[in-house]
Amino acid sequence: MDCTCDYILPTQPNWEQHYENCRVKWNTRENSECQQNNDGTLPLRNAHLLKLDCDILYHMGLDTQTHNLRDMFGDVKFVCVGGTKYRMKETAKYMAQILDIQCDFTNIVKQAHRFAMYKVGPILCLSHGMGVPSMTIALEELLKILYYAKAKDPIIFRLGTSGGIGVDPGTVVISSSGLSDTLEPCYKLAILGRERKFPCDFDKRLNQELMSVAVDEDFKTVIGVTLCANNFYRGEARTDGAFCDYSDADKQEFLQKLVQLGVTNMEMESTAFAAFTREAGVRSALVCVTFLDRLLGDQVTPDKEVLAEWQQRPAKIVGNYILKYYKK
Ligand code: R2B
Repeated sequence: MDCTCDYILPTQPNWEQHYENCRVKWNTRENSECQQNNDGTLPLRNAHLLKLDCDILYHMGLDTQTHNLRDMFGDVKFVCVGGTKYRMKETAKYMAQILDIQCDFTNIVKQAHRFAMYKVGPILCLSHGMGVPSMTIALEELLKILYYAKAKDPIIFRLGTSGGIGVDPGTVVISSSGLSDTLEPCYKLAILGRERKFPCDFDKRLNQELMSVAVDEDFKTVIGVTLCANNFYRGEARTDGAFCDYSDADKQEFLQKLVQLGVTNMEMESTAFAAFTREAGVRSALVCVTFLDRLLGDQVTPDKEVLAEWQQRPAKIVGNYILKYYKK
């Protein structure tokens, strides 16, 4: 059984030996074939696509007939996704600066109006909006782009914002797994009227590598479980939304339950992001900064300058990591 890990950093003592999408790992799982081609390109995961003369990636304003996706994206190695168009443009600028890559920061998907996508050499930065439905539209079309482009061993990072639980605001959380809004360790999706559940653990080895580059930063980074809420207010146990029929004590009881489950932050995309990248056999990590400690309050109160600096933190960790890859 051959290992297919293309190690980004050399193995340290106590690190996992393999990435989760390595053939060695896939072959130990029940009912699961390896999701990688031998050359690191993504295999076709939906045979229906073969019936299409032209696949229209509607929300990206791209298609397989008028765009040569292989020419456009064939060299992509790292993808950074995140909620807002602004933040993803800033991320693209940051990557261009640290890697010294010339870029005109053209929004490749501008005419589709939904998302923003910037390509900085082998790094793609894509916004995905808020919440699972918006994020999974962007992610599925991104995965198809990577498939059509024959990109090799791509790694996708979600750089996000979140509410922390029991950590100081500004702390960065690297997610060990997602947790559903009903506190189940899976992503739930109704398909043809039936609820299906998908595993949503993140890659331990990739997290260990990210953590090893995060320790050099002047802010704190921790690894923990991420709650994936389906609503920013009541879905995240806030009492400051337009509606609220539970007490402060009910809210605290729920938050303490999250603490017991190892939850360190909450956002609105984690379970689906973990599940879809895992199903595609693509390595991924979720790196989110926290804007507040939800055990202490609901409202995001820091100044916008402070929030702007905090928002750059996930990109700093991922940027360090990418730099190490290219210096190798
Ligand atoms: C974090 O920030 C957004 C809400 O403000 C949401 O997408 C999330 O998960």
